[in-house]
Amino acid sequence: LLFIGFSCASVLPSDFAWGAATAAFQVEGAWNVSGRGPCIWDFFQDFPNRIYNNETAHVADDFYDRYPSDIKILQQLGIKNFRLSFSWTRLLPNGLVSNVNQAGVQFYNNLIDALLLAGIQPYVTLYHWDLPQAFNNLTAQSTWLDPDIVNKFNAYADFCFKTFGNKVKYWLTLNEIESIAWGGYGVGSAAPGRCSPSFGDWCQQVGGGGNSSTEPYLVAHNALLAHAAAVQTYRKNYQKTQKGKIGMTINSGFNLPWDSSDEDDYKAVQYSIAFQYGWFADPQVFGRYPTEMSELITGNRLPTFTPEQSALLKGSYDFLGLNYYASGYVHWTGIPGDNYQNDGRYTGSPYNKTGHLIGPFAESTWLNVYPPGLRMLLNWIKARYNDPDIYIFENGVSVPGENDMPEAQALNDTFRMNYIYNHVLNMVDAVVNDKVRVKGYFLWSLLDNFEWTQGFSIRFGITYVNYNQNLTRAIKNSAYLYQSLIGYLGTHHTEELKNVSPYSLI
Ligand code: PNW
Repeated sequence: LLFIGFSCASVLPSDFAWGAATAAFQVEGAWNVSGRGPCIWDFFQDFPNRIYNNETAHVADDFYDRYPSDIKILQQLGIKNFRLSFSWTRLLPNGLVSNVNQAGVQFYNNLIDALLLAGIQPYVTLYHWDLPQAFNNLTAQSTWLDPDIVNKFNAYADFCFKTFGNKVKYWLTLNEIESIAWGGYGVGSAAPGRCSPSFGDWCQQVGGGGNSSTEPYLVAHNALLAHAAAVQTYRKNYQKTQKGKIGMTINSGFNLPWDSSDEDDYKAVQYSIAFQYGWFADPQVFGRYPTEMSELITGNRLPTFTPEQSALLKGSYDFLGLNYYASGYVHWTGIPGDNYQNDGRYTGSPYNKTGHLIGPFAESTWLNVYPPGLRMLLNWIKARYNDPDIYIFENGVSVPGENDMPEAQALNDTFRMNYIYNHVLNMVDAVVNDKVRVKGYFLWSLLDNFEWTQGFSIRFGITYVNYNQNLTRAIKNSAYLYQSLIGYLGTHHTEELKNVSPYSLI
C-alpha cells in the first residue's frame, strides 16, 4: 500500500506536455518571399553594428522551406509539442487585416497540418517581437507606444483565431513583454531601438530618440491591454467552439539575497520578482500592477488601469507562462527609484557579498546557471497566484565557446546536457513534491537560430545548424538526453532519475 502511494505520487501526469520552442524571425528566413511585409527587426538589423558581425536573419535557418525535415527531427526525438510564432507581416504585410497575404496563410496552414499529421501539438505565439514596420513608418513613436496598437493587435489576433483556430488549440498572445519594453525602449538593443541619449547615440538614428525611464512602462501597459483585448476576443467569439486555451509567457529569473545575513536583502528578492514576473502576472490575476511597483516607482511613471481595463485584464489567462533561464543575487536599496534601472527590480549580480558565484556563466553574458531557481520561482508563482496552471515555455542555455568549436565537438554539448537535466529535475520536484501545477515544459530551442543582437554567434539549439555549410542540421547529445528524459519520466518514478547520470541516458 505504501508502495502504491509512493508510485502514484512520484510519476508525472501522463498528459504532461514535453516540447521545444522557436520563433518566426529567428528561424524562418524567407524575409521577402511570397508577399511577406517588413517587420521592425528587418529594419533594425540593417543599421551598421546593431547586430554581431552585421549578420541578418534574411535566411536564418530557412525553416520556411525546411520545416518538413525539422518536423522529422521532432518526431525522431519523441517531442510531441512544438512552440512556434506567427510572423504578423507574413500574414498581414502592412499589419492590417484589410490586406491578407494568402501565401502566408497557406504557409502556416501547411506547417500546422504537417505538425498535426506527425502527431505534434502546435503552440502558437502571436507576437515574438516582429512588429509590422508599416506601423513604425507612421511616426517614430507609433509602435507599442501608440495606444491604438491595442486595436491593431486585437484585429490581428482575431484574424488568427478565425483562420487557424480550428487546428491550433494553444495560443500565446505575447512573448516576454519585459524584453520588448526594456530591449526596445529602455536600453535600445532591440527593435525599434529607442532609448535615452545616455544609453547610446544610436537610438537617435535608429529609433528616433526615446526616454528609458518612462517608455518601458508605457509600452508594457499597452502590451498588457493588447493581451487582454485578444483574450476577450478569443473568449467571446471562439473559445466555446474551438475549445482551446490562451495565455502569455513572461520571462523571469528567481533571485537570492546578496547578503544572506541582511534581512533587507530577502525583501529585495521579493521585490525583484514582483518587478519582473509580477509586472505581467499581477495584472492578469488581480487586475492591477504589483503594490511593490506602485510603492517604489516615483513620478507617475507607472500608468494605472481604468476600472474597465482592470476588469478586462483580471482573469485574462487559462495558464501562466514562464520563460526561465537564470538567476542572480540582489541587494536592497530601499530608496524609491527615479529611473527604470534603480526602480526596485534590483538587477541581479552573479556574485554575492562574499564573492560566491551563483552558477556557471553561459555564453550569453546575462545567463548564470541556477537550476534550483526554477523550482523556487514555480513555488513563488503557485503561492502568489492561487495555484494556477503553469507552462514553462522556454528554458535553455548557450554553451561557452560553442560557436568556435568544430561541429563534431559542439555536438557533444555536455554543458547543455547538465543544464537540461538539472532544470528538469527541479521542475519535476516542483510538480511531484511541491504540487505545483506545471502542465508542460518547452526547451529553447529546437534549432540554433538568429539570437537577436548576437546574430548566429550564440547557439541555443539542441540541434546544430551549420551556417557555413548549407544550413545542415545535426542532432546534439543534449537532444538525445532530452529524448531519453521524456521516455524515462514516462515510465519511471521521478525520484529514480536522481540516481541516474545524464551521460548514461544518451
Ligand atoms: C528569450 N535576459 O529572450 C527569447 O524569448 C528568445 O527569443 C531568445 O532567443 C532566448 O530568450 C535566448 O536569449 C531573453 O536578459 C532575452 O534575462 C534576454 C533575457 C531573457 C530572455
